[in-house]
Amino acid sequence: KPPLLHTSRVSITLHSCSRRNTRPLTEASAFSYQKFVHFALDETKRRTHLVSSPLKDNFISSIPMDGKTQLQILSFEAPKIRLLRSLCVEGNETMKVLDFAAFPKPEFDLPIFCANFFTNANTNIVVLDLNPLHDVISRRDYKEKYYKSLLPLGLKYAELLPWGGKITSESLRFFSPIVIWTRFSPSEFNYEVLYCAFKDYFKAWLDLMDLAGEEASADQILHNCEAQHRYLAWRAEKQPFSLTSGRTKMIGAAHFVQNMSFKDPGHRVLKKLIGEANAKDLVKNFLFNGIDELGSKTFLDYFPEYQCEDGTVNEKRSIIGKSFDHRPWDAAGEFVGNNFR
Ligand code: BLA
Repeated sequence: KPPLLHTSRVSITLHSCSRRNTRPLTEASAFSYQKFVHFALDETKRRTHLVSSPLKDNFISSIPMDGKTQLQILSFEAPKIRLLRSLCVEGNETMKVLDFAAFPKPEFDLPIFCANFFTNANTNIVVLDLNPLHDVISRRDYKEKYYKSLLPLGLKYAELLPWGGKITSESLRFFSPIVIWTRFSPSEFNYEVLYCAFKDYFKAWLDLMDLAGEEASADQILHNCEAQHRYLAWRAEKQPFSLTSGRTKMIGAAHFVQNMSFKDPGHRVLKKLIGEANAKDLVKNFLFNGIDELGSKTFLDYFPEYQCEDGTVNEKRSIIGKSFDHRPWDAAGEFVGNNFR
């Protein structure tokens, strides 16, 4: 049994989610990620001076794929935020994607806000986290600094949004002790819980941003730069939207989740919407913007274990394999790995 379930210690106040409504959504189109994005932008504007970033102007912001599906991109910056960006794919009854992230300026060692939601007719795949900029397992000071006070928040959702099962082992180093990694079937209740979690996590990130002080040393700023660059390199190469895989296998919707290699879904979605070259450009220069500016190391410099004999990057998502059947952190935020009790 996973150890992180002592939620009785924390009062669960899910306001609008308090009445359990497991009624399935008959019309998936009734539900939209737009309200998540609106909430985040409104809340950020209340706290800081958010200005639209010219970055997005280099990309087509809304393209109808089949007359219905829309791809919407937004980007902003603020005094402590290098890039706050959102990509939302919606309109089609069966598939929706939200990829929302906030990257701090390198003068701040703030975590990276990460909301990565994928929805189809049968399932929702969710990663919601304040991804640590520095390693929370080896850097105890960093963990204490940002996550100690947030552990109750993680516990609040650990029961409602339970651990989603085995994941790419390499991903764990980019996750915090309060990460929400979950899968659930579409229902009004589940979407409401997810919306509550998103609001709580984003407000928590803004609280950290409010408090963050600028680094004093040039060395520390450089260190933050490299950590963010490594994170961008990982996501741009190994996330669903990355495009090194050339496979275009057609798989029936029912087998979509089980049978697809990790990189296929995003590849197909973006390629279908805007074509391969634009899709590559969007991943590198918009979603994970900073790769060319924050550092000069390559993916293989950071992750040499992915190097093939011929020098190319191994297309496998994981070298170590999938792991962590249960939540690998206990209620006190200690890393327990696969040794859950
Ligand atoms: C699954 N997405 C996942 C998984 C993770 C993430 C951890 C579980 C499977 C695995 O570990 O390989 C997300 N991984 C992340 C994030 C980080 C990370 C956010 O390392 C950040 C550091 N997802 C999308 C888009 C699609 C999508 C655009 O963002 C498709 C259009 C689909 N994600 C998707 C699907 C799965 C998935 C279908 C299940 C596939 C599987 O179980 O292997």
